[in-house]
Amino acid sequence: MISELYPVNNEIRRAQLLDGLWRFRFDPRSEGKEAGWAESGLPDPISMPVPGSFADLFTEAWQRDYCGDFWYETDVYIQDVQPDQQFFIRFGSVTHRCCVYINGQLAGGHEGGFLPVVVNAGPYLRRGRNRLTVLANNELNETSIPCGAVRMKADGSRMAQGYFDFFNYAGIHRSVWLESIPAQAIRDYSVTYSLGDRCAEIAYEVEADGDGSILVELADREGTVVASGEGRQGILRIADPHLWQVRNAYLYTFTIRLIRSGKTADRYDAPMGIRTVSIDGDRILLNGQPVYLKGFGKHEDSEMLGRGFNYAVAKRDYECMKWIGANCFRTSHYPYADEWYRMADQEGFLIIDEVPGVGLMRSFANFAAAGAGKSNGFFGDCPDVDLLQKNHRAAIEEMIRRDKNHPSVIAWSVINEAETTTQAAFEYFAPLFEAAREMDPEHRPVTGVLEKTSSPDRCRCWPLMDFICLNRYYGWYISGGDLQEARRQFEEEMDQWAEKAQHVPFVFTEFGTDTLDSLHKLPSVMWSQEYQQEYMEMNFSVFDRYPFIRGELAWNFADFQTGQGIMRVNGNKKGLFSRNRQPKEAAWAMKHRWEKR
Ligand code: BDP
Repeated sequence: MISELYPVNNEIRRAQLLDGLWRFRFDPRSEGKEAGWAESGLPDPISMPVPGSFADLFTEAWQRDYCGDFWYETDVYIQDVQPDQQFFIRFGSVTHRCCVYINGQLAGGHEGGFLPVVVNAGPYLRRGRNRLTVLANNELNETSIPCGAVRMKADGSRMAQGYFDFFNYAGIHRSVWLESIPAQAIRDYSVTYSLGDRCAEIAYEVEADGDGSILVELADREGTVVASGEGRQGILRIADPHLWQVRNAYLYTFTIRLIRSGKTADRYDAPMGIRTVSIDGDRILLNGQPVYLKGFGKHEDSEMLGRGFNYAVAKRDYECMKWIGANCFRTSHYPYADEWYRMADQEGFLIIDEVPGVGLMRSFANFAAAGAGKSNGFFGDCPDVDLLQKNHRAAIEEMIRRDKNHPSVIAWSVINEAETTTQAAFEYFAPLFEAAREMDPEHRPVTGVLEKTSSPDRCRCWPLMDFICLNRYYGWYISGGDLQEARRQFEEEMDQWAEKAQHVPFVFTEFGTDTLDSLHKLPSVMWSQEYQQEYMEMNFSVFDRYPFIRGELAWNFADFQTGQGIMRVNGNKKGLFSRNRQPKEAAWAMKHRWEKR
């Protein structure tokens, strides 16, 4: 059985990072498999850093835009193999799909580029040197998420056409670990919380192999054990709990021990934040208290690294978000590296965790059509809706399994700007919302993000949502340059929602303007710093008119790379920070507002 717990080191478990400079090769004719590259080694490889995207490291356009198969390879050394030990290799993600070979043998694989790939490596590893090979592919289609297409060019090469507004970065984007754990091990755990008067109950459930017994302990920050229990399921009760609060995180340590023949056979320690999340009428509650979400939709995106995870970039992002007074972000448009959530747990940030349910609308520039309210359809003529739904469901399942124990995660988002106005869309989404609700032991709110055509009179899917997320660009894609008219149209729509969806919280998950940090103009024009600020102020004044609006996540935290086109000046410039994480002028206005809110 595969263990998907985040790798840890302790007296029993060993987790070794395999990050570094790997060998790499493009395979435009998909010949490597036939030619036996996994068995014989990559011919004429070049070097490639892991983790990272390959695109922005090259100087030639064909390499940056490469679409198709590509290979990574490295050596893994094993000192000793004990009979009661098992090995896993865990990739935080490989975009968008991969096969993993160890010493030439196929050990596993994965569809989907934003969640872990874990392979049971034990049967293929031997003492000494081992060859680890990854065959990856970054093509897009309409049966896996995110959706897109591949265009064949006259020279026979392929070009990815995402139905989304971010560069189709690919590679081994997150850390790779070699884990060694006992043959009989702790596999997973989950917790749910309930709060009483100066007390908390933590219901836990542990999955472990064999018939050993389970002991659990909860220790406070000082290391003092405040509760303990025995058995695979149980309830821990603590008095005067330190709650995990927004931007004031308190983390306990939850220790699980698997006991066999009187000895600790396995052990897993994890941070735990005690908090509840619920919806009450049109309010979002954290620990029973209303919370207003302030922050951003983000991307995993930075210079050179592309979508590769890097602690320094993440640290800077959290510092910028703290500076501006944010408390929340959405992992638009895919689950991020585990480390983002671990940092949010520590910093007290709230996360709306999103699957790559993006591009479910047929257009090569769906963001522009969507922002302007022009729907392009999708489910009516999608080539294989069942397969798409199966992949979508698998991503939801994997995301919830991976992220369910993070106190920072307050909701699951299963779509961004999909087609939601037809019966076919409803039939596609209803079971997915249902599944997300069932899969999460904590039953956190489930939501989805709606674009302009998902209007109050046309959207069929909003009743599936515990709170409704809206992306609206009044003053940009609609009535751009005329904020007065934009406000009128915006309020007209919000008045309709107010009538339609009474007693449901609303969160704005996108609003923003492309803004060049070099452009100033008085009076303002679109793209100028002044316009971004005036646009934000107009949006804020509309939000403040409707009490059921419970959050504002601006688009985007920082400028980010997209594909090329007449709508984008080397990327999307809607950041409140530049791509190298310096504030634009409107960031000061947000800071002013959010520090008081
Ligand atoms: C929305 C999309 C987002 C885009 C944004 C934009 O959800 O991915 O980047 O619009 O146009 O449609 O900036």
